Formats: sequence, C-alpha cells, structure tokens
Amino acid sequence: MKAGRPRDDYTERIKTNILALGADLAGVADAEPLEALRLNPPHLLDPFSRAISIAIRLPAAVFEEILDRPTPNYATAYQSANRILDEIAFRTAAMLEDDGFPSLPIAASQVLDTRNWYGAISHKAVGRMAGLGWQGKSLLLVNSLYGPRIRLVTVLTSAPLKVDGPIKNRCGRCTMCEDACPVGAIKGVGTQGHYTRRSDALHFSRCVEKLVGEFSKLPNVGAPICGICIKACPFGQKGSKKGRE
Ligand code: B12
Repeated sequence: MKAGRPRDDYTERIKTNILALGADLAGVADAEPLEALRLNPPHLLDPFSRAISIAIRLPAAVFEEILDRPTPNYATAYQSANRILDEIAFRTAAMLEDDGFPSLPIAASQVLDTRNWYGAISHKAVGRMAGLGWQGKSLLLVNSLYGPRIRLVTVLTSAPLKVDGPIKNRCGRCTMCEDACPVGAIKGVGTQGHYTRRSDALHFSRCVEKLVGEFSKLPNVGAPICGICIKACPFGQKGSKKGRE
C-alpha cells in the first residue's frame, strides 16, 4: 500500500486492531505541529507524517489504595502498564510496516535526558493532538471517561491515517489536583490549549525532588512515581458523574 490521501476505512481498521491488542484508547495526530516540541533526536519526526497516541487505563482499585505516597501495587501496575503499552506499540508498528508504512514505536516511559527529564517526544502532547484528552491543571492528559488514570505510548508512522483533533478542556474551576499535591507543585493555572513550558503549570523542581528524592526510594516502589494528583482528579473516579454527563 502506498502513502497518500488519508483513508477513513484504513484508519478505522488500524484503530480497531490497536484496541484488539488491549488498548483502551487510540487516536491520530498530525505530526507537523509536533515539530515545535523538544524532540530527541531533533529530526525524530522527519520520516513521519502521523503520530498515533495509544492509552490504557489503570485499575481504579490501585488508586483507592494511595493515600499520601505511591504503593507497591501502584509501582507494579505502572511497570505492567509500561510493558503492555510498549508491546502494543511494537506490534502496531509491525502491523503498519507489513502494510508498507515505516513506523517507529516510542517507549512509554523512557527518559533520554536524565538531567532535564525529557523523553523522545511528549506522549501528552501527542495524546492531546490526537483527541484522547485535554492537558489538565496537573499537566497530565485527562480523558473524559478515565480521567488522568491512563498511561500513554506513541507510534510514529508514515501511514495515510485520518487525523483526530484536540478536545475542549473541562477542568473549569476545579482545584482538586492542586489541593492534593503534597508539595504544592501544581500552580492551578488553566489553559484551553497547552502550556508553553511545563513551569507555566508546575513548580517542576518540587515535583521532581519529591518523586526522585523520596518516593522512588520507598520499599518496593523503586520508580519516580506518585499518583496523588491522578487520584484527586474527579474525572475517572469510580462513581463520579464527571465524564458520563
Ligand atoms: C520525564 C517524565 C517525568 C518527570 C518530569 C515530568 C514532566 N512534567 O515533564 C517526573 C519524574 C517528575 C514525572 C512525574 C510524573 N509523571 Co511522568 N513522564 C516523564 C516522561 C518520561 C517524559 C516527559 C517529557 O519529556 N516531558 C517534556 C515536557 C516538555 O512535555 P510535557 O510535560 O508533556 O508538556 C508539554 C507538552 O505536553 C505541551 N503540549 C501539549 N499539547 C501540545 C501540542 C503541541 C502542538 C505542542 C507543540 C505542545 C503541546 O505543553 C507542555 C509544555 O511544553 C513522560 C513520557 C513521555 N515520553 O511523554 C512521562 C509521563 C508524562 N508521566 C506520566 C505520569 C503519570 C507522571 C506522574 C503522575 C507520576 C506517576 N506515574 O505517578 C507525575 C506527574 C507530574 C506532573 N504533574 O507533571 C504519564 C502521564 C500520563 C497522563 N495521563 O498524562 C507519562 C506520559 C508516562 C506515560 N507513558 O503515560 N514524569
């Protein structure tokens, strides 16, 4: 199959196959606006015209357990989610390449610049441009049904997929994530689009220091995770009407 005009039927088939691999959400972003992101390597997007955003939700009970720190069960769910996402992305890229379209899976949770905390490409930016959710006050991608209780992965591709667009930000005046953050890292600044720098939304060093300096050293956690701003978001909470309206 040759790349060319976006094809609705092919896009639907690919999305259906991605969901069949175990994903909960899949959407397509145009790669061009993503060139403005900090990319590693800088020419990462050159061969590609599309970025597929794929998400899986984490079990709700994992967050019920979190009070003021990440739990071993959250650490395990985090690792399992990354493994599942990496496999789905790998298989999706292979499927697209079988159809003749070069495609590159980007790992769910790889940090390439460990000094400044950057991955190859921001999965949240891809997810937002692919319509999976909006960028909340927590800086996280918030899906209307699952809230921020999702993890993300990206597949870059040259396949002629139809692009989905960003969706409206529904944080409104809510301050639940801001109020819950144990180090007051969330500034509570809303955006209808996206933040220009992460420091617009976050006291970044407060978050990093808590996660890296303290939480990652907890027994049976071993990763810079937290989960508190995720749990606090009313979107995706069991029994919450948010997202179902
Ligand atoms: C390094 C890293 C960290 C670091 C730094 C965090 C940070 N805010 O950058 C630390 C260890 C502190 C961390 C913490 C957390 N992380 Co983290 N982290 C990453 C990682 C590996 C790279 C992030 C990165 O490169 N950021 C670069 C900055 C510049 O990008 P950004 O934060 O997305 O913000 C920009 C864009 O989104 C942009 N944007 C949005 N839309 C658009 C559209 C266009 C066109 C453009 C140009 C820009 C744009 O605006 C922002 C400012 O530039 C990603 C995986 C990945 N590759 O994306 C996971 C990731 C962001 N982390 C995630 C999570 C869940 C967390 C934590 C909750 C910890 C946890 N697991 O419990 C906290 C939350 C902190 C917070 N509130 O932000 C998830 C987010 C899932 C979601 N629902 O959004 C990700 C995506 C991992 C995954 N595979 O799912 N993380």
